[in-house]
Amino acid sequence: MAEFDRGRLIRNAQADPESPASIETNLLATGGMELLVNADLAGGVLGVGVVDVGGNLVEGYGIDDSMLSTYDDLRYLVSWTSHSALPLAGEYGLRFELDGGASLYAFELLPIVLPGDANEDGVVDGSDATILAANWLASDADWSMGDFNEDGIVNDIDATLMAANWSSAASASVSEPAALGMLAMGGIVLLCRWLRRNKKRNQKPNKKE
Ligand SMILES: [Ca+2]
Ligand SMILES: [Ca+2]
Repeated sequence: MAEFDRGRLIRNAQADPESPASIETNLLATGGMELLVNADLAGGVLGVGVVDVGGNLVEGYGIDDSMLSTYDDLRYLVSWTSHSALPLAGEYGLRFELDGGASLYAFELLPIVLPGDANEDGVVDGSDATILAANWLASDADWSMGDFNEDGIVNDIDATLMAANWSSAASASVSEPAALGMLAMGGIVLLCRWLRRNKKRNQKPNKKE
């Protein structure tokens, strides 16, 4: 029986409460992707493994290595003990194992968004630096404003994250001459220093005579 709910598709659950349910997808392009699942754990367990063409679990992507972290009110982000996402180039299947009353409704592969990619267009470049600069030292900030470590403030921590991914694309192999990349990173550091100085000057309290 299919259940339709907000963002939910078909419910996969254990047919027999005594034994775990196992569901496997067809082969998917997993390079540069992260995995989100729409699931209701209900005190149970959802494990996710990655299998190769032959149906064997890929080392490091075993069901017991998988972990779920809350992504939003409906979804969990899946990671593995030594892998934060599915950067495996090629085609792999996903194996889901449900136990203890957990249900799986849908899964989704999303391109990995690099820290620094404020506008989420897959590349960290000048347009992201402009966004970061425009929101410099903003509080109550989010990713789209340049808060890449999600501590709510846009500052030099975020600028450093941006610099580390400068001009790199999330999935494609875009190469940039190293010298140009270094130049751009130097530019960001200078920009941040300037912004910091400028902000301090503006914030300096007026001394009473
Ligand atoms: Ca971008
Ligand atoms: Ca931050």
